[in-house]
Amino acid sequence: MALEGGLTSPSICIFSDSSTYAHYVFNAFDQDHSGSISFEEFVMGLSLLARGSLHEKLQWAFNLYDINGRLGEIIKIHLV
Ligand SMILES: [Ca+2]
Repeated sequence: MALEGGLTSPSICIFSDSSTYAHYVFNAFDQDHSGSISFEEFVMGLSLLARGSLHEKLQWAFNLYDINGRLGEIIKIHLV
């Protein structure tokens, strides 16, 4: 569904549900999928985002939406 201004509904949905986005960010930091973010995971995540290479930052951003066990792909349902 196209919205005014040319944006499509998936691009809006990415930012409209902050709890879903927070869940994705949490999982990106929780590298061992333990259900909690250790101090080491937190520091490593922040360090990568602040001082990582472009490739590392892009990989982190990709992993943000590569849910369901890190399949190595992003499917449409992950973005809506
Ligand atoms: Ca963890």
